[in-house]
Amino acid sequence: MKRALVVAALAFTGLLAIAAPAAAHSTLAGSSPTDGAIIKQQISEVNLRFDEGVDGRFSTVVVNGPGGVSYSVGALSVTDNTVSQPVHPLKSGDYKVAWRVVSSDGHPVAGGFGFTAAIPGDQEPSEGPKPAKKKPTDGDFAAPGWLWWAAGGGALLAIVALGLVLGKKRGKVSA
Ligand SMILES: [Cu+2]
Repeated sequence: MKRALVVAALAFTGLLAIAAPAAAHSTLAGSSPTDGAIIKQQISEVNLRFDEGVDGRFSTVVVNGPGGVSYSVGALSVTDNTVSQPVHPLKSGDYKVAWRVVSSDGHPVAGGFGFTAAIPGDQEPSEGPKPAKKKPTDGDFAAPGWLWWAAGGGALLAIVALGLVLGKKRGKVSA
Protein backbone atom coordinates (compact mmCIF):
# COMPACT_ATOMS: atom_id res chain seq x y z
CA MET A 1 0.00 0.00 0.00
CA LYS A 2 2.81 2.38 0.89
CA ARG A 3 4.42 1.85 -2.49
CA ALA A 4 1.14 2.52 -4.28
CA LEU A 5 0.74 5.70 -2.30
CA VAL A 6 4.18 6.96 -3.28
CA VAL A 7 3.62 6.01 -6.92
CA ALA A 8 0.27 7.78 -6.98
CA ALA A 9 1.74 10.89 -5.41
CA LEU A 10 4.69 10.94 -7.81
CA ALA A 11 2.42 10.42 -10.81
CA PHE A 12 0.24 13.30 -9.67
CA THR A 13 3.15 15.73 -9.22
CA GLY A 14 4.61 14.48 -12.50
CA LEU A 15 1.39 15.31 -14.33
CA LEU A 16 1.36 18.77 -12.79
CA ALA A 17 4.99 19.34 -13.76
CA ILE A 18 4.15 18.45 -17.36
CA ALA A 19 0.97 20.54 -17.34
CA ALA A 20 2.61 23.59 -15.76
CA PRO A 21 4.49 24.92 -18.81
CA ALA A 22 1.23 24.91 -20.78
CA ALA A 23 -0.25 27.43 -18.33
CA ALA A 24 0.20 31.05 -19.30
CA HIS A 25 3.24 32.39 -17.54
CA SER A 26 4.14 36.04 -17.88
CA THR A 27 6.72 36.54 -20.60
CA LEU A 28 9.01 39.47 -21.27
CA ALA A 29 7.47 41.52 -24.10
CA GLY A 30 10.11 44.22 -24.25
CA SER A 31 12.65 46.18 -22.29
CA SER A 32 14.37 49.52 -22.06
CA PRO A 33 17.21 49.40 -22.87
CA THR A 34 16.45 46.65 -25.38
CA ASP A 35 18.52 43.47 -25.58
CA GLY A 36 21.80 44.19 -27.34
CA ALA A 37 21.25 47.96 -27.40
CA ILE A 38 24.08 50.46 -27.31
CA ILE A 39 22.82 53.40 -25.30
CA LYS A 40 24.51 56.79 -25.60
CA GLN A 41 22.54 58.64 -22.95
CA GLN A 42 22.44 58.31 -19.19
CA ILE A 43 19.43 56.42 -17.80
CA SER A 44 17.93 56.33 -14.31
CA GLU A 45 16.11 53.02 -14.53
CA VAL A 46 15.85 49.75 -16.44
CA ASN A 47 12.32 48.87 -17.52
CA LEU A 48 10.95 45.43 -18.29
CA ARG A 49 7.56 45.15 -19.97
CA PHE A 50 5.67 41.90 -19.64
CA ASP A 51 2.70 40.52 -21.58
CA GLU A 52 0.58 40.62 -18.42
CA GLY A 53 0.69 41.97 -14.90
CA VAL A 54 3.38 40.59 -12.59
CA ASP A 55 3.71 40.50 -8.83
CA GLY A 56 6.44 42.82 -7.55
CA ARG A 57 6.86 40.81 -4.37
CA PHE A 58 9.71 38.29 -4.53
CA SER A 59 10.80 39.87 -7.81
CA THR A 60 14.33 41.04 -8.46
CA VAL A 61 16.13 42.85 -11.25
CA VAL A 62 19.92 42.86 -10.94
CA VAL A 63 21.81 45.09 -13.34
CA ASN A 64 25.42 43.98 -13.33
CA GLY A 65 27.81 46.49 -14.80
CA PRO A 66 31.50 47.10 -15.35
CA GLY A 67 33.63 45.65 -12.59
CA GLY A 68 30.98 43.03 -11.86
CA VAL A 69 29.09 45.30 -9.46
CA SER A 70 25.32 45.64 -9.33
CA TYR A 71 24.04 49.00 -10.53
CA SER A 72 20.54 48.31 -9.15
CA VAL A 73 19.59 50.89 -6.53
CA GLY A 74 16.73 50.35 -4.13
CA ALA A 75 13.55 48.44 -4.74
CA LEU A 76 11.90 47.83 -8.08
CA SER A 77 8.38 49.05 -8.71
CA VAL A 78 5.57 47.58 -10.79
CA THR A 79 3.15 49.72 -12.81
CA ASP A 80 0.65 47.69 -14.81
CA ASN A 81 2.80 45.31 -16.88
CA THR A 82 6.06 47.18 -16.41
CA VAL A 83 8.75 46.51 -13.83
CA SER A 84 11.08 49.44 -13.20
CA GLN A 85 14.42 49.04 -11.47
CA PRO A 86 16.23 52.28 -10.54
CA VAL A 87 19.95 52.21 -11.31
CA HIS A 88 23.06 54.09 -10.25
CA PRO A 89 24.25 56.44 -13.04
CA LEU A 90 25.92 54.18 -15.57
CA LYS A 91 29.57 54.10 -16.44
CA SER A 92 30.40 53.13 -20.01
CA GLY A 93 30.72 49.39 -20.44
CA ASP A 94 28.74 46.19 -20.75
CA TYR A 95 25.70 45.47 -18.62
CA LYS A 96 23.85 42.26 -17.90
CA VAL A 97 20.32 42.33 -16.58
CA ALA A 98 19.19 39.26 -14.65
CA TRP A 99 15.51 39.38 -13.76
CA ARG A 100 13.15 37.16 -11.87
CA VAL A 101 9.50 38.04 -11.39
CA VAL A 102 6.42 36.27 -10.15
CA SER A 103 3.78 35.66 -12.84
CA SER A 104 0.24 36.68 -12.08
CA ASP A 105 -0.46 32.90 -11.86
CA GLY A 106 2.04 32.68 -9.00
CA HIS A 107 4.85 30.99 -10.90
CA PRO A 108 8.32 32.52 -10.95
CA VAL A 109 9.79 33.29 -14.34
CA ALA A 110 13.33 34.44 -14.98
CA GLY A 111 15.57 35.58 -17.77
CA GLY A 112 18.30 37.93 -18.74
CA PHE A 113 19.54 40.27 -21.42
CA GLY A 114 22.42 42.61 -22.00
CA PHE A 115 23.19 46.07 -23.28
CA THR A 116 26.19 48.31 -23.70
CA ALA A 117 26.52 51.83 -22.34
CA ALA A 118 28.58 54.30 -24.34
CA ILE A 119 27.98 57.34 -22.16
CA PRO A 120 29.48 60.73 -23.06
CA GLY A 121 32.22 61.71 -20.60
CA ASP A 122 30.24 64.62 -19.17
CA GLN A 123 27.33 62.30 -18.29
CA GLU A 124 29.47 59.55 -16.82
CA PRO A 125 29.74 59.32 -13.01
CA SER A 126 33.24 59.50 -11.56
CA GLU A 127 32.56 56.36 -9.58
CA GLY A 128 30.41 53.28 -10.01
CA PRO A 129 28.36 51.85 -7.14
CA LYS A 130 30.22 50.27 -4.24
CA PRO A 131 30.45 46.50 -4.58
CA ALA A 132 27.95 44.61 -2.47
CA LYS A 133 29.36 42.48 0.36
CA LYS A 134 28.26 39.40 -1.52
CA LYS A 135 28.38 39.52 -5.28
CA PRO A 136 25.13 38.21 -6.81
CA THR A 137 25.61 35.06 -8.81
CA ASP A 138 23.37 32.99 -11.05
CA GLY A 139 22.83 30.69 -8.07
CA ASP A 140 21.00 33.46 -6.23
CA PHE A 141 18.37 33.45 -8.93
CA ALA A 142 18.20 29.69 -9.44
CA ALA A 143 17.71 28.85 -5.76
CA PRO A 144 14.42 30.65 -5.12
CA GLY A 145 12.93 29.11 -8.28
CA TRP A 146 13.82 25.63 -7.12
CA LEU A 147 12.54 26.41 -3.65
CA TRP A 148 9.16 27.35 -5.10
CA TRP A 149 8.93 24.04 -6.92
CA ALA A 150 10.24 22.07 -3.95
CA ALA A 151 7.76 23.72 -1.60
CA GLY A 152 4.92 23.22 -4.09
CA GLY A 153 5.85 19.58 -4.66
CA GLY A 154 6.15 18.93 -0.92
CA ALA A 155 2.76 20.46 -0.23
CA LEU A 156 1.16 18.40 -3.03
CA LEU A 157 2.70 15.20 -1.74
CA ALA A 158 1.37 15.96 1.72
CA ILE A 159 -2.12 16.70 0.36
CA VAL A 160 -2.16 13.55 -1.78
CA ALA A 161 -0.84 11.39 1.08
CA LEU A 162 -3.36 12.87 3.49
CA GLY A 163 -6.18 12.28 1.01
CA LEU A 164 -5.19 8.66 0.50
CA VAL A 165 -4.80 8.03 4.23
CA LEU A 166 -8.16 9.64 5.01
CA GLY A 167 -9.80 7.75 2.15
CA LYS A 168 -8.37 4.46 3.46
CA LYS A 169 -9.52 5.19 7.02
CA ARG A 170 -13.00 6.10 5.84
CA GLY A 171 -13.11 2.89 3.84
CA LYS A 172 -12.19 0.83 6.93
CA VAL A 173 -14.80 2.53 9.10
CA SER A 174 -17.59 1.91 6.63
CA ALA A 175 -16.48 -1.68 5.96
CU1 LIG B 1 2.41 29.52 -14.50
